[in-house]
Amino acid sequence: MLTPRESESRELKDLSGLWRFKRDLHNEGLDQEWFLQPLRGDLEMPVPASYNDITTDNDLRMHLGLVWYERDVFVSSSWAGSRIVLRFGSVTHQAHVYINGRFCMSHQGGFLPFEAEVGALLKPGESNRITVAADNRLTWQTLPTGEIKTFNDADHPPGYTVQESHFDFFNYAGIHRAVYLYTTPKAHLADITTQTTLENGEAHLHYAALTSAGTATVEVALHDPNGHLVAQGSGAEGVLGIKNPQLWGPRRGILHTLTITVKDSAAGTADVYRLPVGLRTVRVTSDQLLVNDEPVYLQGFGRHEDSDFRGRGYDPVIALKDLHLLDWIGANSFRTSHYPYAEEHLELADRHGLLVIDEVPAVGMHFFTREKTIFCEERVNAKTQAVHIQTFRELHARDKNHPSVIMWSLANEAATYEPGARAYFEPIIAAARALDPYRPMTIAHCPAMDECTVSDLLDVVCLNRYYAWYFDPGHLELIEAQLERNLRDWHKRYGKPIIVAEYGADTMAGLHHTPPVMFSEEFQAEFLERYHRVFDRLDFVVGEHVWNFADFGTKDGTSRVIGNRKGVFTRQRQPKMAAHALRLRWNAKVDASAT
Ligand code: BDP
Repeated sequence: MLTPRESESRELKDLSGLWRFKRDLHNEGLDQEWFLQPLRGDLEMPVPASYNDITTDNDLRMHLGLVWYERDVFVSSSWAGSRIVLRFGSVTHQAHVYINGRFCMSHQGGFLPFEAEVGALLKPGESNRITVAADNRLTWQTLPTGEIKTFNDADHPPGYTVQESHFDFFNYAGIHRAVYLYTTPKAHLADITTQTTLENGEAHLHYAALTSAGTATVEVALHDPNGHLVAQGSGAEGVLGIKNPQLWGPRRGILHTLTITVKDSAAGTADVYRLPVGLRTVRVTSDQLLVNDEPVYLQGFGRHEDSDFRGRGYDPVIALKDLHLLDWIGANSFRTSHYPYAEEHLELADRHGLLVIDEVPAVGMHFFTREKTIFCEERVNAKTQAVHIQTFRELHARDKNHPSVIMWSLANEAATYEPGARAYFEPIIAAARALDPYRPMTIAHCPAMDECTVSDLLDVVCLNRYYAWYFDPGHLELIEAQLERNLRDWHKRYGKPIIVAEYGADTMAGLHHTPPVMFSEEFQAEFLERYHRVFDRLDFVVGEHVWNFADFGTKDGTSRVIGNRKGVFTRQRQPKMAAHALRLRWNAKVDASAT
């Protein structure tokens, strides 16, 4: 799926701003067809943003079910002859869209884009009403998974219902990403897939374009970052050879531009689309991660799309601040834990040479107790599996051309030790490999090694580790021996490179204590340092991702003090003590690899 871009043949209209908003208290708006009339009520809501933290109303913050957004939009009469598309970057978690009271499209899944041609519904030259119903409910057949629990006891009011989820982030909801109306000529580029190979110092850019009309012709031209033409070709598929290529790599966001022109001579139109392209390859050996055949070591974070007030809504201010902090601290990578992030984050990563592990929103498939089973008919079942495959398909369609995306993570902390996990994941991994045979596949998880049912199916072992936090809380002195033995065992068993995809300690900024105790800044700093000593001893560890980049919102719980505090930065993006230590460590590594 193409990212919407302006060009000489494409116009883009950004529908960000304040939309009318209404909470659907009894989840009856779909049945009562609220979309037929303008929304009643006087609330307004910023788009993009989560609606949860905008007002002072806790009932809205905790609302379960449908909310409604609406706005009017004028479309220029000059758009009358064009193909017009309405595109949402994401709506959490299910959306139903109406234009001028008529059904336009529905989409399931809160972290990926969806779009539809709307020429038949929109009236160019007039005001049009766009209505969106957004539903935040999660079940065992959605990603993330969750369950709706209704109490029937003396302690709760009749019908008292809550969303239960087995993941550790707040279930923010709303229109989280940009909404666009855009035009293309009728004969247009529908999709493009690119892939780089390297041979004897020459890069080959393989491309395959999909056009809307069989009769249209395709021309492609590749320009280097200085705007010099380095290769060109024609035809819907082909290979462009580039001599002495300027390669994309870690902290080297060198981008070429592939200009694709789709000509329809009968109609006399030409659709032009420009795709940023990074020339690079990725592969793994038994103990290395190689970009352009050179070993790389990932240093960075698991992150969240999360900030004060905005919740999970994309905001370029936060995105840029985070980018600068990643640069300051010497990070070269991050994981989109635990769901696909806004495309803008990947575009920034492309431009700045950040390596991304791109994660499917398969999280919540774990009870952290053995009393109940996740992978079974009444919970995560064949239907969930089909949704999982479809979600990967959509993720791949969106992100396949980003050079920054070097690996797919198909889940986080699923109960991969359960016997049913292998039968669940095997077809998902196979489907993902069929779509993308080029990128390594992983799952970030934490099973006991002897019980793991999936690691042999994957390319990289990503482990989440919490010695001295969830295990032997406070015992910093145990970290090194426990971690080293565990990582050595995993490598011996699977012969695959290992990334420690999470390790971290909740830390209240400003809380100091020596000797170090849990929740103090000293504890976090020493905790990380002890993990690092182990990583530095093990050649097969190819990455360290601290949990987490910044403190983030999560559901209330007895171990959470207004959010998860494992951030190295506060939620307001100020450094804790550990950030300074990481900065020294990671920048020294960057300097060493530059010499
Ligand atoms: C891991 C999860 C992550 C949590 C983290 C924690 O993958 O989502 O936020 O633990 O407890 O198990 O901080």
